[in-house]
Amino acid sequence: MTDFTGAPDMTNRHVAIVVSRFNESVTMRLLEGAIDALERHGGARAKIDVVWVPGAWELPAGARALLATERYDAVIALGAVIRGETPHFEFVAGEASRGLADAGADFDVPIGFGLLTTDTLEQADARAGGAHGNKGWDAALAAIEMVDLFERLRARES
Ligand code: INI
Repeated sequence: MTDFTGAPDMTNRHVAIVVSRFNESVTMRLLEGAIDALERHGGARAKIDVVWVPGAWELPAGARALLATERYDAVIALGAVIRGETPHFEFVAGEASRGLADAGADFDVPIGFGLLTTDTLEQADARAGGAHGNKGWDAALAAIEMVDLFERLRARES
């Protein structure tokens, strides 16, 4: 039996973060968390590109545009869809999630999923550096762990 686990290591990695402006008070903190995670794991700011899109709906298109450049080892997607009063919620949250999963599968590049889907702003705040941690940090860490895991699996194949 052989065990494979990726090590989150940003050394010599180039990563893009696509982040939504909608609910910016929340997404800004997700972004800070993601950058902090990357820097704490050896990432240099010069190797991190940040791309803003209007809302969570646009995250998959932003991610696909970044992946098409073939410049990135991983993409981290950050956003906050808050149910509130809007009937938009189900469509935006569902399509953004599905679109990001499809983009990762189509390009075979890890996508960190840092899209909050909550009922209230308070719940989103709690997950953007509050009582429930920072989902941006988690998404960044997961993405770079997967980059390393893919590399180990490919090395094993050859
Ligand atoms: N976008 C979000 O990122 N979060 C939301 O909560 C949200 N709501 O509630 O509507 C939202 N809508 C905007 C959407 O993502 C698009 O930017 C917009 O429809 C333009 O295409």
